[in-house]
Amino acid sequence: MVPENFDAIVVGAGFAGLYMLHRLRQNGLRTIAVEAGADVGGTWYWNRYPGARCDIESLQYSYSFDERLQQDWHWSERYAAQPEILKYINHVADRFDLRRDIRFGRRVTDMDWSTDACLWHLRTDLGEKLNARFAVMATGCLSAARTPDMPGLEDFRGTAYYTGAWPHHEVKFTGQSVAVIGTGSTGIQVIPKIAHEARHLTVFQRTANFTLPARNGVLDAEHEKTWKRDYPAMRDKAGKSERALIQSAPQCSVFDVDAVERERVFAEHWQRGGLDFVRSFTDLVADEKANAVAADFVRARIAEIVEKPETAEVLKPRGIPLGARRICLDTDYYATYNRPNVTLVDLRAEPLVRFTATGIETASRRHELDAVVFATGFDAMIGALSAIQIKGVRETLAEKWTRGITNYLGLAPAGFPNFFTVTGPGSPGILCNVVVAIEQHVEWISDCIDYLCRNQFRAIESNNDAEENWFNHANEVASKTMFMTAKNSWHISPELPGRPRTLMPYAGGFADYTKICCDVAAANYCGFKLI
Ligand code: N01
Repeated sequence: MVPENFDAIVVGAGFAGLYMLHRLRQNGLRTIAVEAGADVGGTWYWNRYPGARCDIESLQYSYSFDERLQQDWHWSERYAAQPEILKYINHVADRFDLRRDIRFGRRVTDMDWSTDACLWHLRTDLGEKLNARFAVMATGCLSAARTPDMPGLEDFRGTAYYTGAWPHHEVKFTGQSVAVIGTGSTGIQVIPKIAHEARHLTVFQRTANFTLPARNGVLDAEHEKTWKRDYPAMRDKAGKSERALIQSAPQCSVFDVDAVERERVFAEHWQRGGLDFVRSFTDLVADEKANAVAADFVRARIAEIVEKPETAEVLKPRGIPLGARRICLDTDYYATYNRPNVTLVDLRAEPLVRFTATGIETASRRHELDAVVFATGFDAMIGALSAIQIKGVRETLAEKWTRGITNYLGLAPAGFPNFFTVTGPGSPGILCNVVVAIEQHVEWISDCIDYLCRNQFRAIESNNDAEENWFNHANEVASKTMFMTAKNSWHISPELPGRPRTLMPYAGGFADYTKICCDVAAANYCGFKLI
């Protein structure tokens, strides 16, 4: 096939890829996006399992770059469900006429940098050859699904479903005996839905997670009006916050009040629903003892809701602070275990031995099953990038990252000129309201490319020293947070020989991160070689 030439290629057409394409086109660059799915949406295209819903409020989990768009769009619920988010993303693609520059239904398999030509050469699984001066990876942090290698799975004659690649046709579990494996954010959303439909549901839990009530509902019209009256100011405030999110402001330490008042404040936040619970007091995230008080409150609610004490015990998270792993939001999760058709299996006490033709065998019994739903998470942050053979100046990105997952500002790995990652490792994106983080990354990248073009630079590449300093700074910041206390969390890098495990996202807060990125740009891209 004859290679096609572009100024820039964006890989992915989810929230990040669409806005990147829009910005680069606005700057006059001949740009295309390449997308594996048959349509736009990324995460929200693939994750169409029952109960899929965002846990950031709709009015904040949306683009801010176009005032008319944010005024025109109406969200129906406090937390939008997957179909509504996908509809919104489709609306954006149409409104800004993006589809004409998106190649759907093909994956970039490999790409390599030619220093002489100053070009990225990309190939897709359809055999296309695409050349571009700039490559932007908008491949998502949670897009490479992890499917555990379970003994005997190939023998299972029932149906296996994967939440991250849910069928496009309607799936009916009526009359079936179904298993869900995994109790992270995804499992916690899908479990109550399947419980309502299946004859029997067995949940296989390895680690109990903290989940808080979402209290979803119809979006309050007054609330929407208040937001829309001053949307730009609200967005500005969110952009200057730690999580790119407007949240309630706690007033005092948990130890400043007596037990009665403490209980009242916790109960009020629990009743209001959402992630603001961790902001009931100033010190829940920073202080271990304060955190333990909040965790006790949640465990007490589990004991209150779940009727069988032995089931409640298994569901109570232990040995990990509240918030060290991503907190989940749910609708009726704990109450689901009061249903007569739901069984909880504690895999720590009763390990899974193998799949058989008709179900799952654990150390103590057999579970006969018609279907299994894997909600087993993702090869987070690096999985989608490592799946592509990306060869920079000397080596592939996967080879580079065997020595540590380094990426200057979370945007540009050294040894990979004119190559950018949106919400890549080293960026705070996934610890924040990710849509706001995506907008910041996209704008920084497009401004950088514009700067290069206006000043007749051919290429930009981050320096090894700057990248190493960013990595060390990120590790130092992470060591002061509770994230590293979670031994097993998708935020933490995989085991690498001779390297300590590190927190992959940047935990220094969105506002500070944004300021650092602005300072780097203002100093003519310090930490980068401009060629
Ligand atoms: O994935 P996870 P997720 N045998 O990695 C278990 C975002 N998100 O898809 O904890 C048995 O959290 C694993 O057990 P353990 C959000 O950022 C957002 O649920 O490793 N079990 C765990 O229980 C979220 O954090 C939204 O011991 C196995 C589960 O599978 C992120 O996506 C909705 C196993 C995986 O949990 C990821 O969430 C959904 C095995 N071999 C997702 N392997 C919203 O906006 C894994 N597990 C609401």
